Amino acid sequence: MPRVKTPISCIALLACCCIPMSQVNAEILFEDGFESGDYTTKWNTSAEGPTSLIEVVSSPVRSGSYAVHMKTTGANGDRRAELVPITESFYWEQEYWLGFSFQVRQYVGECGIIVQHHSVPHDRDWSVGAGPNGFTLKAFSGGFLDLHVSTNDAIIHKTPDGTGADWGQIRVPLRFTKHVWYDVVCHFRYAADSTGFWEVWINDELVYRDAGPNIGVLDRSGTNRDPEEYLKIGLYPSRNGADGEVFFDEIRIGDANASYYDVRPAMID
Ligand SMILES: [Ca+2]
Repeated sequence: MPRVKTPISCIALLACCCIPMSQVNAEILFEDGFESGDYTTKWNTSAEGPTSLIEVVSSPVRSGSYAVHMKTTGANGDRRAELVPITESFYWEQEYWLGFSFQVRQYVGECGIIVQHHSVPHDRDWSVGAGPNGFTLKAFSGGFLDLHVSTNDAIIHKTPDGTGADWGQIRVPLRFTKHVWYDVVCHFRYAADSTGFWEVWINDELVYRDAGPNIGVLDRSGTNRDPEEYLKIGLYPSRNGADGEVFFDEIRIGDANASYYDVRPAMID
């Protein structure tokens, strides 16, 4: 099945006509703008390191009165400060909308990861490497923002033989500025066949579009993975610890009946 890959240089011009209007009967599966002041009611914490920090703050915020703040300090060996929604995963062969806002205050060292759709090994056997993630967003020194997606046809049915969660993936080079909020909307359907697709907007500009297989089906043991990805927001800078500081706000997940403006940050209060 031929792939459809739209050059980034062209797709910005299409963005205004590619944003669908809101539909009736949209279901928002998950949302948190941190306005309760407590992230623990909707998120599981994944933190490693003696001073890895996750906290609700009143500044900066994208909308409302609160946002969530993550910070790691490399000199202390901090290697992870992440949140995972308690209730929601992205199941393969289902369509989702995801919106979130992020702001980077300190460049993220080493791996640079700030958002993932993390893959799951067969039978949730975490002694087996899960293989490449469906989606990874990295914020590096110098303002380099890298999007990695599993849309490389060559890895869809191949046992992962690389070491990283972005092994064999398509890299989409983008840019960001520190201390600035960015609004991200993702529309996607994970599938190993032609029914898969991706659309990613940042600040209402379409920065990536793909149609076709977009998930590696095998874990590192060569066994079919569990058919889901789970969302992580926050810092995963390094196995050994590295600096990073980031804020998130306005996270929403919608089902197939949702649309752009149901999940776009700062559109609902
Ligand atoms: Ca908020």
